[in-house]
Amino acid sequence: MSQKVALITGITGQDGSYLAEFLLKKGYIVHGLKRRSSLFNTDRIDHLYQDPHEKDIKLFLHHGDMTDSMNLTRIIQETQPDEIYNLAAMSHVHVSFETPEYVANADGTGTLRILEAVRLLGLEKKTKIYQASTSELYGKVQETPQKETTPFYPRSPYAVAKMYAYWITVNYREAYGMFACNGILFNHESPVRGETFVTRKITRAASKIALGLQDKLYLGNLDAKRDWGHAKDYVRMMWMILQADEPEDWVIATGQTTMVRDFVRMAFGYCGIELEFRGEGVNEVGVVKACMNPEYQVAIGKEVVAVDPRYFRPTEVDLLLGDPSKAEQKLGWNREYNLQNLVEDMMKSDLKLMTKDVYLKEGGYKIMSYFE
Ligand code: NDP
Ligand code: GDR
Repeated sequence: MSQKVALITGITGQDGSYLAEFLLKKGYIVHGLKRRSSLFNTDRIDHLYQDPHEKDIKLFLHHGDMTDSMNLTRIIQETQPDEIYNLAAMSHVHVSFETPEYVANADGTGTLRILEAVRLLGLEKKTKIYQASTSELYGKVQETPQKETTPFYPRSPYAVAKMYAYWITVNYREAYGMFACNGILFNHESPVRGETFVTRKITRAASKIALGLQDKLYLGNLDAKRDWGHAKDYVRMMWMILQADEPEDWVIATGQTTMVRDFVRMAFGYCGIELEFRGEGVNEVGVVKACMNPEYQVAIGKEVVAVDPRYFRPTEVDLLLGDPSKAEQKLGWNREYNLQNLVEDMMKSDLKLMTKDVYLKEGGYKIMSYFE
């Protein structure tokens, strides 16, 4: 059987990098869409990169952008993919309030560009399409847990753009018989999660505070509840969705929800630092109640978490809790990681990363004193 070919938009992102790794292990030839930037911006996929002068290359990168139809059409024509995973998006909900028009173009119309290119190239019976839909579509709570039939009520320009992408995917499936599916994925995180999403912001800060590199972590809404899973588990499901007998839409979630405040507790807890939260609203603070790990010298009573209203969103999604039973029953969806394992994986990685900064700081001081 000939090797399958996949095209991943958003290959330099969290999910794109895990998915590329997963598909390469499965023997796929993987093409990735990468935006031109003034820096390499390939940190997450550098371990997969092959020098183009080597033989038997399995991973190819193409410059492109979701806002450029001609470029997308040409890449699809040249690569003739069996599967397209459309993961590229401006994916930060808060930032989308600042760049609403761009988000509509990249996240919404960008999806149309992919679908229409496949149709115009006559690939609608060959190429299967995975659309990265999101639990943000549910927005304002209509029912919990949220499942495939729960009505949408998007609460940000990002979610509204993704709602267009969701329905245009359904429409192309129904109108042209394309194997086009939405994975409605709830939040998923990992050690390579973008640094400004709340979990990674917390694990980075908890590591730095424990190591004496940072004083305080400023957050927004500590009451928000999210259904957090591990990205490694979730990219496997993207592939399974395209291997299903029929094209359908699927909720992928853990079925458990946790408050931001409790994620903070768990991250600090990994370092043996127990926190106590005091006060309310913008005056709430997280204070060190106990520090059980002698490696970390954080003073009891020190205020290490505070609220900064700049991180509040104009409209918030208060509660996400998914019901993954359809995917569990029909696709055999199961998870390797629970929330505790996820926090451990992220904290272990960030502590290692930040420890390098400690060495640099100490080494730096030594070099300075040498010259003094
Ligand atoms: P990231 O933000 O980590 O990655 C987004 C990727 O899209 C990056 O490779 C980025 O490139 C690329 N990108 C952004 N804008 C464009 C553009 N205009 N043209 C081409 N590429 C672009 O997101 P995740 O990996 O976390 O998420 C993947 C997808 O899944 C996204 O569509 C997201 O909205 C969706 N999603 C994510 C969930 C999550 O919890 N992680 C949950 C549900 C859905 P660059 O590196 O150059 O910035
Ligand atoms: P989300 O993820 O908006 O759910 O979108 P994010 O981690 O940004 O926020 C989760 C919740 O935490 C609250 N919060 C903060 N968020 C950030 N980023 N920074 C803070 O300082 C902070 N303090 C509190 C937020 O208000 C929110 O309630 C993610 C993205 O990956 C989307 O692309 C994806 O579609 C959804 O998950 C599912």
